Amino acid sequence: MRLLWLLATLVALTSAGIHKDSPKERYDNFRVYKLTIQNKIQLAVIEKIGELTKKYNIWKEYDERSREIDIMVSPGELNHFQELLKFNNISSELMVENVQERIDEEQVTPTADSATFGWTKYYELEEIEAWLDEILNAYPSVTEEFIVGKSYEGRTIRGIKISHKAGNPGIFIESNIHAREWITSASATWFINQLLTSEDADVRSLADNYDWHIIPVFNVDGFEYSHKKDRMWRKTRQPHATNACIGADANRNFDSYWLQNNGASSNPCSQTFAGDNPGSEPEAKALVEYLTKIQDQISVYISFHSYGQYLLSPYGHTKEEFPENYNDILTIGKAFADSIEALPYGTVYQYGSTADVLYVATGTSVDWVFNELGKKIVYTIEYRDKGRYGFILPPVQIIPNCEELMVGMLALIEKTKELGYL
Ligand code: 0X9
Ligand code: ZN
Repeated sequence: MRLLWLLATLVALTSAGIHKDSPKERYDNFRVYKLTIQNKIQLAVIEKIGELTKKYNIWKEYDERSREIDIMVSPGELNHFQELLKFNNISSELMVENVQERIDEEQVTPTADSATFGWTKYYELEEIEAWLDEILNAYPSVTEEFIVGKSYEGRTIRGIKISHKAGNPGIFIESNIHAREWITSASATWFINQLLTSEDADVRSLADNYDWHIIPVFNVDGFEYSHKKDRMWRKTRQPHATNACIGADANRNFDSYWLQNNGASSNPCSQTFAGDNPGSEPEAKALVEYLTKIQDQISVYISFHSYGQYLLSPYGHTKEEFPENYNDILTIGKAFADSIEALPYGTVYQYGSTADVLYVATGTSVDWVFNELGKKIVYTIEYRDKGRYGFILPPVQIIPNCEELMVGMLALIEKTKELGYL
């Protein structure tokens, strides 16, 4: 028995510790299924297998409203998985037949974009930072760099402040806290560019009348890792003292209902591992300190995520209670969603509290800003799509997604102002 345990530990150690010069993780014939859950037992079974990190990877946590959960399955596990679905009477829909094919397609680069930053492909951290430097150089009178702090691996977490005049209310955007959600930093950089270059009157007024504090890539270590080693990486990169699994979910590591109500996991191998304690991840700790310092300059806080097409608001920790200004939060959410749906793409966004329209999530950055800093207007945007491509949103959809962001943001800010928050 002891020998068996030792062997199991060894296997776990060698498979989880991806060495520096190890090749990129491949996802040949990995499939993604959307499952419909009918009872607690079915959910428990799926959540349990979801923690077997080499065989499964939960792409989208269980959504109580739709009763759906998206899960990636490795080819070697497929037969077992199908038996398990049958045995537990769980219905499924195949969303992605071969994840590696999607990843390969994502990498196909139009030649026109190789010289300039153009939002027709996804860029690596180095390229995003070089672009940020160019922008800071090109617009020195209205832009300014800010530094949130250092990541576990020692990278600098950078942001850009865009301010056209003194005394503007501030809007803070945090993006790519989850490494594999590449559309978020693509959207953040596009948005920065619009604020600086657009000649549209509405966008100009957004740029002129608010101070924008934007972090295009917050989880820098994870993002780099998602490009260089594992496209499906979500968490931070800090190793765990007693477990071979690496990283925590930075969006479960904030000190607001931390690890409560099943809104996060205490298992270091889970995709929603909360960390050993609030602020155990240097990135989350740095953001808390930075936001605490500049809190007086911020009126609205927005966190960019993918996927699922939602505009989420507090609370994340319970659906039994709602914030006292929930009506306003919904009115603003409706303005956001309606304006996006009115575009020719017809994309539908759902809006409402995280715990009500999605699932219970605790220790998130936005809930911390809402509950601890007392900011009344905070949202999480979950971008395209509904699971057809999931995290691997094709580059041709970057600009359409960004167009939706802009009309949504214009409507959101306008309504927020109309209701007296700005
Ligand atoms: O689970 C999350 O952290 C977010 N979804 S994702 O699929 N991108 O991982 C949702 C976070 C919801 N936000 C709040 N609870 N405020
Ligand atoms: Zn996310």
